[in-house]
Amino acid sequence: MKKIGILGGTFDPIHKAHLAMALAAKEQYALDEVWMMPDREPPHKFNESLTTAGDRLAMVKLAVRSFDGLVASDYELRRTGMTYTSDTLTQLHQEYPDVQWFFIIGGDSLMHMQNWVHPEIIYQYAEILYIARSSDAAIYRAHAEELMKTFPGSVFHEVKMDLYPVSSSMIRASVLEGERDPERLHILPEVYQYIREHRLYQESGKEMDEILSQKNLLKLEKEMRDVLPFKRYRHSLGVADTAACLAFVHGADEKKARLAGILHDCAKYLSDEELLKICRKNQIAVTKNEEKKPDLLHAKVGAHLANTIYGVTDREVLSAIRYHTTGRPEMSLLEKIIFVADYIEPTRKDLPNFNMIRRTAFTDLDTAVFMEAQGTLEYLKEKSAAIDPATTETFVYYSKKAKMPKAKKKE
Ligand code: DGI
Ligand code: FE
Ligand code: FE
Repeated sequence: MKKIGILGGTFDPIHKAHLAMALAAKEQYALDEVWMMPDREPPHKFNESLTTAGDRLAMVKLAVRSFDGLVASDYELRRTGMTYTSDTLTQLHQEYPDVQWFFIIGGDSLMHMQNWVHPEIIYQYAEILYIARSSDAAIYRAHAEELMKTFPGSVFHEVKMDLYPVSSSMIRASVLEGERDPERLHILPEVYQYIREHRLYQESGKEMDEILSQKNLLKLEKEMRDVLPFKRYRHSLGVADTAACLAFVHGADEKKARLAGILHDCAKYLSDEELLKICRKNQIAVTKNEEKKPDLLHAKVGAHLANTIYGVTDREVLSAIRYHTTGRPEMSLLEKIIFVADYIEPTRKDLPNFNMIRRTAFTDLDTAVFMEAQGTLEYLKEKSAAIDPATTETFVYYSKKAKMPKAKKKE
């Protein structure tokens, strides 16, 4: 008799812990195959925006390709009506009378199994393989023995495995935050490739294309012309174009750079009271220093308005606007580009080390960030203005990254 294990799950997306479970069960119980079986949208999850069944199955197919004996199964997806495990196993038993079935579950599922629909039918048609890491094994074993007493004829086996500290929801959140390393996401590179190509777990591609379309960028430029004084409007265009050029040179997305540039000072001409009021209303944290110098808030509030009024949902763009005044340690490429473009754009009046920073920006962005932070600190000291801790942190962090010990004071 052929021995086949079933590992059900949403697989949104399939990750290395799923694969490790399947492989551990297969090896420890000499299974011929393990069928990875994506389930249909479970009723309790109807609220979550679930990836389509087609995408989830496609990722499972990609993932199992490199493992002998692992099979992507669309058995549950093809079925109509409710998909209870008891129904699935009943049908499988009828369709494949010469297969011995095993049903693979995590240890935490084992603890709830008595509440499933018709567990006795599940036990009738399959032996249960539950995954247990050594620290929890005793609890699970006791529960399994309990179940074997309650359901005569049921069979439970323990699969030894160290659990991966990973879940699909963690992966979705990390992808949304911009994590691009399949290793750190605990998924196979081919699955990551699929996620990228199909823009899963990201802002919808269509939405993004619309926001970054030439038409929309020009429309936003017009809106800035209406809300900003002419010089500030002209400055914003200068930042947008400079940022786009820096993006060309340093390999960032030039449309996102333009978008962030156009909008970065959209809150610049709100009064101190208005800035503080918007922060209070929207639970935007205001630091002590920002209370004293509310103009600094035009960056945070600018990001807020970009999101709520101008429809920007892209996190990279929003955070480039958010940090454009003070910078911060470990800035993203786009953050650095906007931070520097704001300083060097062609209509900006002369600033310390201007030409050198302008030249450096196109060859060595980190050093340009350092020189700008240094220039800003000098300017603030001259004016005896309160220095925001973020500005100092940016200076300290990028002084270590900069390719030269110190910028010259005057050119
Ligand atoms: O909005 P922009 O004028 O284009 O440029 P920006 O967003 O860099 O803002 C520049 C202003 O912010 C300028 O007046 C200096 C001020 N500033 C920058 N960093 C600090 C700061 N002010 C204080 N008090 N502390 C800082 O660390
Ligand atoms: Fe600004
Ligand atoms: Fe600016």
